[in-house]
Amino acid sequence: MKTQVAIIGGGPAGMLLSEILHRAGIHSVVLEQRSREYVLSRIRAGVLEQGTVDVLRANGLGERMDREGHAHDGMKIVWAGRDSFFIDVNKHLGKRFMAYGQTNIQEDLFAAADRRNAAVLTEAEDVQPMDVTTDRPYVTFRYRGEAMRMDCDFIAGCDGFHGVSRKAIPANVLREFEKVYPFGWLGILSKTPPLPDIVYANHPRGFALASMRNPTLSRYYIQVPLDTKIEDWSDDRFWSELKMRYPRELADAIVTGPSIEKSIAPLRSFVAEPMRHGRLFLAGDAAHIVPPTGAKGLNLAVSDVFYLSRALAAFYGQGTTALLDNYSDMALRRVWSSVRTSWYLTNLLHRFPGASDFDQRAQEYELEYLKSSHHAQAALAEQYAGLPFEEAA
Ligand code: RFL
Ligand code: PHB
Repeated sequence: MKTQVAIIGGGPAGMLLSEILHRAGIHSVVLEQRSREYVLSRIRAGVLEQGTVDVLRANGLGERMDREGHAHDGMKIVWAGRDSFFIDVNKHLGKRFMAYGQTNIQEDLFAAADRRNAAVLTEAEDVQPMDVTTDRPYVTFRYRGEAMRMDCDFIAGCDGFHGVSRKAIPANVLREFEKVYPFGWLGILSKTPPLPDIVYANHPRGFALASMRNPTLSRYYIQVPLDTKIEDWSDDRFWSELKMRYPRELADAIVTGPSIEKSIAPLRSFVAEPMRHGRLFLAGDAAHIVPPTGAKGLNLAVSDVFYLSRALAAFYGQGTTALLDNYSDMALRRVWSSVRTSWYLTNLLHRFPGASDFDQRAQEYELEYLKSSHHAQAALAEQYAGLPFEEAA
C-alpha cells in the first residue's frame, strides 16, 4: 500500500487532517486502532474557540455545527458559593465560542470521509511508524488478520496521549514536560436543558462546571479525589453535590434528570518537544495534554492540524519545506499559551488537597482582583480565547 501522508489515529486530529489534505489534493490513509462505533461513543470536549469554528467552516464542516451548536460570548466564574463575574471574550476581543460536542464533530468528520470514499482503516492493530528519519518512511500494521505495510512521504502521529507515534521519537531527542494534578473530574451528560452560560465554580467542597451540548443536553463536572469509584456516585448524589457548589439561585436553576453518561477523567498537563522527528509529525493529544479547565485540548488539536496541513500543502504545491521545518516551533507557541492558561485556571478554580491557609487566601484574593479589574478580565479573556493563528510568513 502507498499514500502521501499516513495518518495514525482517527480522532478529531487525524480525521480533520485527512479532510483538509484531501481538499488540497493530497492523498492520505488513516489508521485507527478502534472501531468507528467506539470512536463515536467517546464523550469529551464541548467548547470550540472562534479559530476552531473558522477552520471547520472553511473545510465544509460548519453546516450542522452552525445549525445545532450554541454560540456564546464567554464564561462565568462563581466562587464561595456567592460572588461572580463574566469573562466577556466577545466584548474584549470580538470573538465568540461555540458549544458543540466533540462527538458531533467526529460524526461530521466520518460523514465527510464517507462522501469522498476516504481510506480510513479502523481496527488497525500493532500500528508502528518506521524509518522516520529517512526519505522513505513507512508504517507497519495488521489489518483483518493480515500483516501490512504502508509506504508514504510523511507520517502524522495523531494517535492521542497513549499512542505509539510519540514513543517512536528517541529519548535523547524528545523532551517531556509534565504536571499531574491531585484530583479528577467526575462528569455527567444528561438530557436536561442547560444553564444559559458556561459556569465555572470554586467552592470549599471543590470545583464544579456547568456546560452544555445543545438546548436539551447538559454536561456537568465536579472535582473528585483521585481514588473516587464511579459506582459510589448515583445520579442523586451527583446532583446534590453539584448544587452544593453553586450559589442558591444557580443551584435552583439546574434542571436534574437521569444521566446518560458518567465518567471520571484525571487532570494532567503534558508537552512533548519537538513535535517533529524527521518525517514524523505529532499533532493533538499525541504531543500535548491540558487539564480540561480551559477547554483547550480539542482546540489545540485543530490548530496543530491547521499548521501541519498548511505546511504539507506548501510542500506538495510549491515544493517548499520552510513551513514543515517551522511546524514544531510555530505549533508549540500556541500550545504553551493554552497549556499555561489551563494550568492557571486549574490553580485558580480547584481546591488543592493540603493547600495552606495562605494558599487559600491568595486564591480568594486573586478571584477578587479578577472581579474588580477590567484589565485583569481583558487579559484572561485574551488567554481564554486562544492565540490567533500565525501567518505563514
Ligand atoms: P484523541 O481524541 O485521543 O484521538 C486519538 C485517536 O488515536 C487512536 N489511537 C491509535 N490508532 C492507531 N494506532 C494506535 N497505536 C493508536 N493509539 C491511539 C485512538 O483510538 C483515537 O481514536 O486525540 P486527538 O485527535 O488529538 O484529539 C484531542 C481531543 O480528543 C482532546 O484534546 C479533547 O477531548 C480534550 N477535551 C476538551 N478539549 C477542548 O478543546 N474543549 C473541551 O471542552 C474539552 N473538554 C476534553 C474535555 C477531554 C476530556 N477527557 C475525558 C480527556 C473534557 C474531558 C472530560
Ligand atoms: C464541556 O462542555 O465538556 C467542557 C466545557 C468547558 C471546559 C471543559 C469541558 O473547560
